[in-house]
Amino acid sequence: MFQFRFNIVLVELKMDLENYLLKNSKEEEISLIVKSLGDAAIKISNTIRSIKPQESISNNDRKLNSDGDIQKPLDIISDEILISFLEKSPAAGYASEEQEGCIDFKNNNNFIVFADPLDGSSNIDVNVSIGTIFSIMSKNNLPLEKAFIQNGSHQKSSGFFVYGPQTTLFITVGVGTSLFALDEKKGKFILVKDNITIPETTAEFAINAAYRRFWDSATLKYITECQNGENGPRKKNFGMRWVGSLVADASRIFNRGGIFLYPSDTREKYKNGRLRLTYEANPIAYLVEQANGEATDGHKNILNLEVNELHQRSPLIFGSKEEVLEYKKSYLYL
Ligand code: AHM
Ligand code: MG
Repeated sequence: MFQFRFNIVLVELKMDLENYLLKNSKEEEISLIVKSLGDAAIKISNTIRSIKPQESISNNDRKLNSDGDIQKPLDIISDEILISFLEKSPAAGYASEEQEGCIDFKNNNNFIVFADPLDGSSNIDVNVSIGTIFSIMSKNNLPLEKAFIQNGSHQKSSGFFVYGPQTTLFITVGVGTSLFALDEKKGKFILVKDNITIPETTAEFAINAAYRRFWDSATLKYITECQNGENGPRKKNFGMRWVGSLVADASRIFNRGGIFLYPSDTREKYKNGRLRLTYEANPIAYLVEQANGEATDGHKNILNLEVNELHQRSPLIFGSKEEVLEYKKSYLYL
């Protein structure tokens, strides 16, 4: 009996992405789009691995290599790889950090895709984990430009790939958040963990503390109280982690809890936060909510924020429920 049950667990855990989608996704078009994104991510992962360090220039300069070929930065290459796979999928349109406007795939299909093709720009050249973030929404019969400014509550699926020690995928199709890892020999994503739950409490925060002098008083109060540890009002000690790649910081939080904060600050460029709402904050927030966590701009749920333009920035604070609540409280008691 024990042997029998053990085998079932193994079979369950070895489920690949295709079978997971077959079981959990209600829309075949979404399954096909996610499959294309998975294939694109395998190609991006291989490209990152095979590129020579001197070729991985992350700014937008295009240089000629010794053969006269144009060398393109990895974030542009990743965008092109996504487009090449998505245009053959049922996606109706595509918008990304690398494109000013949206791309119309000129079909009558229902679903549109947002992406940050290679998140973690400051880490691209230094062999630290980076990734691809995506979000899938229904077009809802809107003209394409309008469809791309619907708020995050319209998402049908979201996820992110991490190109790190392992290539992994966190995904939701609306029935919990799951973690997959790439089996390189098989070229398939295999389920590692289903129904991920972000622990409700944590003693770990993630923020770029170099910007302390730009924070508002609520953020300053919250972080100072964490830093004061046992001696302060929180009466417990905290640790700090900051990778500088949203995907890597999020991956840690989905695995063991924590709170991530990129608030708005007084720098002109980042007065509405630094991260982009449609292809960074929204997809992460959907995954977080599906994993029993919370995602906020400090006042409202990320998924309820109004979108006025595709590349709009937003503060993003997410992770363990109790800690996000504690952060929101710091705005109330000022
Ligand atoms: P990118 O999409 O251009 O890579 O920018 C987003 C990144 C996030 O991955 C990360 O959390 C943040 O920017 C780091 O910003 P900073 O360098 O200000 O700490
Ligand atoms: Mg990014």
